[in-house]
Amino acid sequence: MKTISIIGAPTDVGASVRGAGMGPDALRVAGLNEALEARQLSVIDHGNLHGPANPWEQPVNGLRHLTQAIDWNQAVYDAVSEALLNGHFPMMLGGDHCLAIGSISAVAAHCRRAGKKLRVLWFDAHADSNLSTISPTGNIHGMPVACLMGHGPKELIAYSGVTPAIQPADIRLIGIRSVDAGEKKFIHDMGMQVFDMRYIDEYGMRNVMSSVLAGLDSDTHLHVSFDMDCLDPGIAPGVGTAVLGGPTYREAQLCMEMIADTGLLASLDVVELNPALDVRNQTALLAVDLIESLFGKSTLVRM
Ligand code: Z70
Ligand code: MN
Ligand code: MN
Ligand code: MN
Repeated sequence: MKTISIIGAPTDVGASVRGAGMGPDALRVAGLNEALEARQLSVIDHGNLHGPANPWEQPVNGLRHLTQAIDWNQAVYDAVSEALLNGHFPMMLGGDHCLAIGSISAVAAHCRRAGKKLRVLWFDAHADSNLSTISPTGNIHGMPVACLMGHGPKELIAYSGVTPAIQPADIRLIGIRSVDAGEKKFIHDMGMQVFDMRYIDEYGMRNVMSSVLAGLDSDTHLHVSFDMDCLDPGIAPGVGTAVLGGPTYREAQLCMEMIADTGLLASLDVVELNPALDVRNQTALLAVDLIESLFGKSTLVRM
């Protein structure tokens, strides 16, 4: 039986809208653990990690709360590494998306140890590919993709000792619709594959998912980093930076089901849920619904 290690990382130090730190408990209140157990999964909830408070300061040299982000990511890196070492499936509950630096650095190190290929699916309205020199905000949750690719402050990019943590060919960005000019250049320079909303509109979610899941085999570790602001704000209002025009409920379900069908999902981040902006916890409930599908719950009747 697969064992899920739930790791709460309750902080919003990477954001400038407060509230994502309440994400882990809102997901628990929405019934996450029980939903996983109902999928015949064994669940170990490690509770919430501890880290520095949000000092609520202005950016320094283009980075807001760098020391706090470093500490939180170290805690996430350690907890995710331990879960993987124990053969468990780490499920990191954010918290803001800067925490994916620690989470995915740990997953990448595990893949190197185990001789596995890595594929990261990054669901987001944003490209999260900013650098301190080009970021319009200094918010580190806008920078994790660049950090994972080796572009960022040295303490944030070298948790495993190997830099860059991942290669451009390891990641697919999906659902993107808010990209800064500097990010666009960085993405092109790095040669990352991006499936933005225009692409999803033109080719359809089924084709998008076929593309992002292409080339996987039994030696692939599939990691999903799911920013809740990927989803259309009509169904997911509980996020700090809502952007109109995201995937619908049905499109999101299809994503999850096609990932489940691969049988290769081995780690997950659920980030940017902001209960302070949610309506009766509906965005957390939606997250749990989608996670169920990610673990194989299906409405499929056909044999
Ligand atoms: C903008 C920035 C952002 C959320 C990432 C937005 C960043 N590109 N916002 N995730 N929620 O400030 O870098
Ligand atoms: Mn994000
Ligand atoms: Mn986002
Ligand atoms: Mn479902």
